[in-house]
Amino acid sequence: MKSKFLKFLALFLTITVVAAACGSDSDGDDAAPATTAAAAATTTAQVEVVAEGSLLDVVQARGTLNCGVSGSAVAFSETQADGSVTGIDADFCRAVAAAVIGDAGAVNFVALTASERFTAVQTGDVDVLMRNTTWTQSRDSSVGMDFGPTTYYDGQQLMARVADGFSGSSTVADIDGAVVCTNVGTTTEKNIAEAALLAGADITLLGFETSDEVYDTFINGGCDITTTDGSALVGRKVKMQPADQEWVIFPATPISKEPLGPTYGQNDSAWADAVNWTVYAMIIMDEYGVTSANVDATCAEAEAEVARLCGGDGELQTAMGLSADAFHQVIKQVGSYGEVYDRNLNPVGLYREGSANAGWLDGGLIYSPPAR
Ligand SMILES: N[C@@H](CCC(=O)N[C@@H](CS)C(=O)NCC(=O)O)C(=O)O
Repeated sequence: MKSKFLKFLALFLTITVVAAACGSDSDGDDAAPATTAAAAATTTAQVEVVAEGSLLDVVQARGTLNCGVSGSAVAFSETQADGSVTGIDADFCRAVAAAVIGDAGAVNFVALTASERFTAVQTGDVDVLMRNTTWTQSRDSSVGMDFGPTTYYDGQQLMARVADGFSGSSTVADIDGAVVCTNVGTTTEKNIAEAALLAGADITLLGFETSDEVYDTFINGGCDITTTDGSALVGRKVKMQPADQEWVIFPATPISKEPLGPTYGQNDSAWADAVNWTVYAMIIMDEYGVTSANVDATCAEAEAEVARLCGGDGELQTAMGLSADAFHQVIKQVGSYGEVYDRNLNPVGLYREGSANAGWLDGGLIYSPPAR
C-alpha cells in the first residue's frame, strides 16, 4: 500500500512538472491532476502501466513484431505455401515492423481464428492484431482492446446462389427459411441474427470456426447463404466460385458498419501511438503522392509535413521512441496507404474510387490528423 502511495506521489509530481513544462505550445486545457480518491485510484493504475514499460520497448528489444492475422482472409492475409503471408493486413504488420524495428521483414505472423484473436492479445501472444477486426463498443470497453485508425471501411453483406433465385437486389427479408453459414466469434453472427429478426426472416444460423469450413459447406449445398464482411465475400467469390455455380452478393447497402483496423491491448499509449502513426504516415504520404518508388528522392528535397515524416526538419518520431526515419522506412519498405491498398485489393476487384476507402479529398473517409 505504502509503495503504491509513493508511486502515485511520484507520478503526481511528474505530471505536475510535465504540465508546468508545457510552455507556450500548450493548448492551455491540460487537466490538473484530480484529487478525489476515485480519481487517484485511476491515476495510480495508469502509472503502473507506464512504470512497467510499454510494448514498444518490448518489441524493439525483441527485434520481431508478433502480428495476429487471419491467414485465410483473401487479399487481407493469406498464408502462402512457403509460409509467407500476403495481403493488406499483412502489409500493415510489415509497416509497423518497419516503423518500430526498422525492418519490414521482422514480423512473426500468427494465424488466429476470429474467436482466438482477443485472447491472443490479452496473453501477449501477439503485440497487435491486423485481422479484419471490426471496432465495436464492447470490444473497445469490456473486452479490453484499444483500436487504431480504420484501414478499411467495410460492411456486412450476404452471398447466395443465383440458381436459388437471389439477385443483387435481394434483401434480408428474402432469406426467410434459409440456412445461413458464418464464422463464430464475429460481429457477423450477431448482425445477421439481429437483421433477420428485424426483417421478419426465420433463419437457421450455422457457425463455423474457420472460413474454409463455411465455404466448403456453402459450395456443397449445406447452406443457402454465407455472410460476412463484404470485402471477404468479394475475395472468396473471385477465388472459389465453382464453374457450375453463380454467386451473387447483396444487399447493395450493407446491413452493418464494419470499420476494420489495428487492435491492441488497452492502456498502452506509447504502443498505440507507434501503431496509429504508422498508419497515419501512410495516409498522409499517400495524399502527397509519395510511394516506395519515389520516397528517397522526395525525402531528399522535402519540406514541411513531408519533411517531418521523412525524419527531416521538425521531425516528431524520436520523441515517440522511434527512429527519425521510421516513417521513411515504412514508405520505402512497404508503401503508402494507396499503394498497399491497390497492390492487394485491386486484383480481387476492390477499388478505392467511389468507396468509403477513398481519401477525404476524393469524397472518402480515409483521413489523418496532421503530422505536426
Ligand atoms: N470483421 C468481423 C468478421 C471477422 C472475421 O473473422 N471474418 C471471417 C470471414 S472474412 C474471417 O476472417 N475468416 C477468415 C478465417 O477463416 O480465419 C469481426 O471483426 O468480427
